[in-house]
Amino acid sequence: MIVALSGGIGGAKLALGLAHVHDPAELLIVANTGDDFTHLGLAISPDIDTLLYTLAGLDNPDLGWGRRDETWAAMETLEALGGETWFRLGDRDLALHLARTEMLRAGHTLAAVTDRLRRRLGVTPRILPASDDPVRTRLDTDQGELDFQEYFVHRRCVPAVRAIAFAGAATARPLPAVIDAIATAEAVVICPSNPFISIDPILAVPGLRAALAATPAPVVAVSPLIGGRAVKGPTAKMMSELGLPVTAGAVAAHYADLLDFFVADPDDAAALAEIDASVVAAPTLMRSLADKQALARIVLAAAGVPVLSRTGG
Ligand code: FO1
Repeated sequence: MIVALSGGIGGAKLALGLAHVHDPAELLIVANTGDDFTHLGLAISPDIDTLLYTLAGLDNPDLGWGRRDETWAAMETLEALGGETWFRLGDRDLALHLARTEMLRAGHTLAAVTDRLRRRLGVTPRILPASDDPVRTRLDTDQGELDFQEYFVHRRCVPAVRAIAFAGAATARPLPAVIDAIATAEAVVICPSNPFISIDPILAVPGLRAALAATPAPVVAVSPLIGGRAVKGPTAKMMSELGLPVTAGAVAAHYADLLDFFVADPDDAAALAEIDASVVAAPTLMRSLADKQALARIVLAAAGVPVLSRTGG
């Protein structure tokens, strides 16, 4: 079993690459839930949904989130009715949120709901939250304390971040299936997601960091920065606001001693000062499916995991 920790768009891209070069039935993706919130009465789990849509081939290539072939009649009508439309919910995407909200209301766990949705969407890799309990990223900024989506979408990441907290993490119970998968994995991959808002909410769940430290499986992280810049999103801006050097080395140091391997772009790899992990220089920008597969092969090769010679279906 390969276990991948993923949040956001970069994580979903590498997850797709992994699903094509390794048996997708032997891939378990631990999804960030720190971005989750209740909006318009609906239970929204953006990073789970980005994984579901990406692995189902339904992702919206232009937006990076939500579904392709989307229509926006509900949003247009809600606007006319004076409802909140800053968080864009397409008509088809709304159906997923309705289904999830109803299943959660009926008492099903987030893990069970996510598993049912991924099966209905024909997604083979398993997708699980680190915990069924709520973990919510909150950012202390120069515009006050903000919930994640208020910061990320409503205020477009403009506020300067002073500190990041994960409400609920301290009492969140880790999913036994996740802890077991990490303990028995052939390899654990930390995807090129924002370490602070996509990976840390996962590591903040009690037991997760310890499981990564204890597993005999190689832990391979992929840098989300290329040449000191984030491919997408506020990673670089956030790092400078947090007083960190905006370098791949700072990302590697953030994961501290959890890593066995750190995959970074050649230029960044060359500049990496001494870090505990073994550095693997490789192109980390993923545009095409071939890019995603190539990076996935490099990640698994670093971990010593055999990959499919032909690319998966
Ligand atoms: N991101 C935006 O920048 N604007 C949006 O209106 C928006 C809507 C949205 C709806 C559903 C969903 O699953 C994700 C959505 N996102 C939107 C992206 C979301 O904020 C991010 O995917 C994560 O929370 C950060 O990776």
